[in-house]
Amino acid sequence: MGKAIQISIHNPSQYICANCEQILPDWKQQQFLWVVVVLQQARYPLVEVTGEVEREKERLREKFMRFGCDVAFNLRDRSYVTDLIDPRTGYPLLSHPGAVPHDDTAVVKALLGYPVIKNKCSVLVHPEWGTAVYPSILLSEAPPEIILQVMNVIAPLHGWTEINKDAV
Ligand code: B12
Repeated sequence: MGKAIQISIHNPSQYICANCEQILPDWKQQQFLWVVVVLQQARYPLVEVTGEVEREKERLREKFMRFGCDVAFNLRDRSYVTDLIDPRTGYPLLSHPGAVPHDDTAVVKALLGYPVIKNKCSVLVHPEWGTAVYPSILLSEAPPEIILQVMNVIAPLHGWTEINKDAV
């Protein structure tokens, strides 16, 4: 429980293409953008507002930030524009925030077709993990095979085994 990770690389959803300037103002020049969906299994369902759920969200946010920043800076060092969305706010970490926060659950719903339940917020339901899923998003103009190559080098440093190629 709370250990599994699922990563997949996608073309951006129509909504993001249509509203890129609103959500990622610094990306308007970019010809291409790949969306990396990083789903971590949580130790408990992320539905209620409890100290336990808040601590678990913080734990998973930190794991994503550590992994995501390593991948992002590696790709940026190769001159590929890359950024990650702060799961706590919906705003990009390494570029200017837009007028609209990036809705991670709406994006995962659009790209993976997983259902979302609406309470005071919109909560993703993973086919195996249910609502014990922590969604997070990395964006890059690097081609998927380069993103995968870099993630395969960095994932083991974060305790995650090799990422299988059918993530693309
Ligand atoms: C802001 C926010 C809140 C706000 C409310 C947001 C709301 N009204 O929906 C508050 C603080 C109330 C909240 C509460 C909770 N939240 Co909340 N929240 C977020 C946050 C940071 C942003 C969501 C957002 O901006 N939604 C946009 C909504 C508000 O706008 P909208 O007008 O309805 O729709 C527009 C957007 O969708 C926009 N859009 C933007 N990008 C895209 C992309 C696509 C493809 C599309 C179609 C549309 C779109 O277009 C629409 C029209 O303009 C997300 C993380 C993230 N980065 O997404 C976490 C997040 C959704 N919350 C989460 C959780 C767990 C909760 C709680 C259920 C529990 C908790 N302990 O936090 C509680 C609710 C408890 C309860 N009892 O009800 C988790 C869900 C985990 C999961 N399994 O999916 C997330 C993913 C954070 C995380 N990573 O853990 N949350």
